[in-house]
Amino acid sequence: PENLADFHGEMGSCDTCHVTKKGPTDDNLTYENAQCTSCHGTLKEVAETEREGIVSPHQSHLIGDISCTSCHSGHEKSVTYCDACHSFDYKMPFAGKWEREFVPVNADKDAQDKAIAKGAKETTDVVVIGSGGAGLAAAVAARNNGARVILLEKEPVPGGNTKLAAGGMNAAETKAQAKLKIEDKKQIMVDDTMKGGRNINDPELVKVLANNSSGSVDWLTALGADLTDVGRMGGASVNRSHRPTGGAGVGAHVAQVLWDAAVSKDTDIRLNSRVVRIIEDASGKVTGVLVKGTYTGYYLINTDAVVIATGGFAKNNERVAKYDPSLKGFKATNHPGATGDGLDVAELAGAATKDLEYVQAHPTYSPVGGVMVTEAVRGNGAILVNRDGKRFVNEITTRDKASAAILAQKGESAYLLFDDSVRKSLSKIEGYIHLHIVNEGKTLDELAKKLSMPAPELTKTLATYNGFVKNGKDAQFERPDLPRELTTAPYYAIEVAPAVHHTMGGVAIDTKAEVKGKNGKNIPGMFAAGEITGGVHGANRLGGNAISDIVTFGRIAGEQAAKYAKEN
Ligand code: FAD
Ligand code: MEZ
Repeated sequence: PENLADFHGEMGSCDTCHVTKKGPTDDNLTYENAQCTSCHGTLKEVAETEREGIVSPHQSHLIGDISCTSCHSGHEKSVTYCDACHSFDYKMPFAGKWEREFVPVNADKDAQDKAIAKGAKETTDVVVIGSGGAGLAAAVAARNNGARVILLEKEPVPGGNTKLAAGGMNAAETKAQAKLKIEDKKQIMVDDTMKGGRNINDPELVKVLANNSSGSVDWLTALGADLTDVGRMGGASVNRSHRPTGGAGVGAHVAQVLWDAAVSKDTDIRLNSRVVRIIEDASGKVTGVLVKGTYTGYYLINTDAVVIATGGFAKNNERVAKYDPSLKGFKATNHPGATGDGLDVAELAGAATKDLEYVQAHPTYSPVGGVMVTEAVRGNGAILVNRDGKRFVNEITTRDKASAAILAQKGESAYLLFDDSVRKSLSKIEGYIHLHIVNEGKTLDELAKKLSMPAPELTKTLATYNGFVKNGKDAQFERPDLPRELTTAPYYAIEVAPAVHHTMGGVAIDTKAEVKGKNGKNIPGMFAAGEITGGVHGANRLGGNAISDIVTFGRIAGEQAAKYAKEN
């Protein structure tokens, strides 16, 4: 047999997998996936049968119930979805190579026009586009405000970039900070954010971000989130980055909590469902969306309001390089769906955009593992050294400066160096060890040898740095926080280089998450939140501010969309 369908065909007929001879009846492939698990078990059950220590796609860090069909296909070659970021040495039966061609949203205009002419299949109050944190928060908020909600996600797995977020969620004047006796003020968060964004941020949006940040932590906590560990991120004056106890990744946790809330509120969630057009009436008011279901094809949904929460475009290097040619050919930290087609949909529907030229590189991406190494590792005490074993930058400066400093080193990469006390302070590090991207030395000499680095220079660098920590002052690079001496063996190093991480620009919104049109007027019924929007982060986003942004503006967008739908 050539593929899975042939293989299963030998055991039965089409009804081994499908409920009708015509094939799938919904884009979640609900029936088909139930057939897979009835014989093979759930993802978790499959993972339990695998050898310990291997890196397996079944031991997923993704959110929701990951469908078998996210990777396994019947009538074409299967692909390991995780290969979009990692490169596993994992043999899947009937597999092909991970490949993804970007198809513009208006590629198929005739078929789209025909589907629109056919009329709507269904009607709802609010359509949310995108199942990342902004979309899920909007869906939950809209459901809380009595709206019928359909949430559409183009990928086979939910959670967007949100599920990958690692270091934390920024918030000021929170209960967790008070408990840890961290003195912070919303105004300081505003000032840090404006300074980090080179003061081109929309100050009104920044005020909304900071003033609602602790409320957003409380809102998530009420839904079941644990955001009690608080650490430092680059460009922040104080520790305000909230994450789960022990330092687990913030994004998978927050996305899972929001996903569970959306599911428990009976949100109609459809995966493999790409929105290709927003429909408006002659007056410019939103009336619907055109969806391309991967399996069911084009169909129209009538809706009063739409929330665009489609994230950024960092994974689309062609688009990134158009705005910032210096990033041409760079790898990206993002999930495969971060291509910016939501931006195309919004622009085609008349949305104004701003700040698209500002694209951020994250300084510490592991080219070997294909993963971003969280800033929290530096926040908890790691330093950066070059191939000569020397420090070269304030490790927790803003990302633009840290990335530029790394690119100026020999080999255009550097090593993130830490000791066992940093490892113990942040459970996220265990994931990097699991992925085999961490070099380990029982002594500094052993580590230096593994890295082909001069051991005496590395020893001197660490001794000097530990002296700075003891004295509370970094006389070399003025690093403002000096969390701990690095003296506890074993020592660890990860090779890191910058990768495209965040797109600051996007659709222009006001403080109620209403989308501004190119004609200067808000587009009735159109709302947007999260990385698809521009203005909150200015020219450079601070670490930890995106999760804060998506929860706060996602909530506002959902509430406002539900209110609008009720009134119209
Ligand atoms: P996303 O979470 O990306 O969700 C958008 C969704 O929309 C995607 O699932 C996408 O597939 C879908 N979509 C796109 N187009 C369409 C369409 N046409 N139709 C249907 N669906 C569509 N920020 C922090 O504050 N703290 C952190 O610790 C942090 N760590 C990060 C680590 C990594 C590795 C990455 C990549 C980012 C990190 N960020 C962090 C940034 C942050 O995660 C993102 O900016 C944020 O999660 C974006 O949320 P969102 O909901 O706007 O978009
Ligand atoms: O905000 C981010 O992008 C972030 C904190 C990433 C990280 O390093 O963890």
